[in-house]
Amino acid sequence: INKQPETWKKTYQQVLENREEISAKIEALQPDEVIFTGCGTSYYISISAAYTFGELTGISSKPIPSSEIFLAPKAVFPKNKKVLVIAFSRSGNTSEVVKAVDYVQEHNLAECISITAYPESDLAKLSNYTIVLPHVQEKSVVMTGSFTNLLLTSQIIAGIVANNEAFLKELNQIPQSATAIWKETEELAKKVGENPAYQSFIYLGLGGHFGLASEGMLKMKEMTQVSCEAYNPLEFRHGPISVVTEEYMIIHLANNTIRKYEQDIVKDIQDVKGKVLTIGHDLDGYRSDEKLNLKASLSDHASSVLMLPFLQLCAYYRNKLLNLDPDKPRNLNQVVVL
Ligand code: F1P
Repeated sequence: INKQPETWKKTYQQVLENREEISAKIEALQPDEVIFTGCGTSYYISISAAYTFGELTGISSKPIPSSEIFLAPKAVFPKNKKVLVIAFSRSGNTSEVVKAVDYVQEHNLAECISITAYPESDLAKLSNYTIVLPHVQEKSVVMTGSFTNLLLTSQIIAGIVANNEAFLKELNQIPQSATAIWKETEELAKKVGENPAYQSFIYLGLGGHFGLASEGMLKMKEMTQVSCEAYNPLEFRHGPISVVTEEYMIIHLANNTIRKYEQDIVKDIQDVKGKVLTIGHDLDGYRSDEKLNLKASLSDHASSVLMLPFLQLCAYYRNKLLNLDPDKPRNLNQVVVL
């Protein structure tokens, strides 16, 4: 978890060195739609990546779990449209993502670009173009640095395709912005993760932040084997809020574009005695119980990666409280095969 800022610098440099090649590949294809796919953590990358790519480039984009690509292709692929599939997988050997890309190639449904940590993986071999990040290979079953680096790669690709120099510059600032707040990030993660008064965690994020909220939820589940949930913050009011008691900690990933709505939701949760921790920047208007101010004034999309270390560390400290091994979740292997 702690080595992430260094790996982000490497990823940024490596992907931008291939800017022309990446740009030429996608321009040659002129996709009408881009489908982002993966499983588990890598599916959650897809949710965030699809929003950023769609909003920056104006190209229709959607996230799909890899299994649905070969189990429900009619529902997934639009008719008579040029589709690009961008697949994420740390291992490159998770069976559904490999099957998905194989299916797409066999049925001539789309071109495939993959992003993985392993050059010899099946996914790398099957794809039309692969970005390999060997420096994000991990020993742990639980994905942490690989999540943020694969996500960052997707964001750089969005910046390249959109020709958005300002966004690419913002992404370049992420390592130093994270380092500047690392100490307070870790202290707050420890304070919250180790506090036994919080018995349940719920994660809220809208749009691309829903992918991040889902990943926060998954880290907590994998590292602590405790059940937790993730919602779009406005959806949370339509039923799920009824579970909240004073034992609930709601971790809310702020989205600047809908500030007013989210400030009201914080109040709604506190009115039913839940506690709220908000992560974002310029948080003065939020009356949350705890706040992690990202300080860097980056756009919502560019600050996504910065939100992850807190979520990962919070799960890690809860894991320590429960005296478990954070690297070896129950019932889970590094590569899941069907
Ligand atoms: C995906 C995944 C992870 C999970 C665990 C097992 O792996 O399901 O989400 O945390 O590590 O693998 P990959 O396709 O990205 O290698």
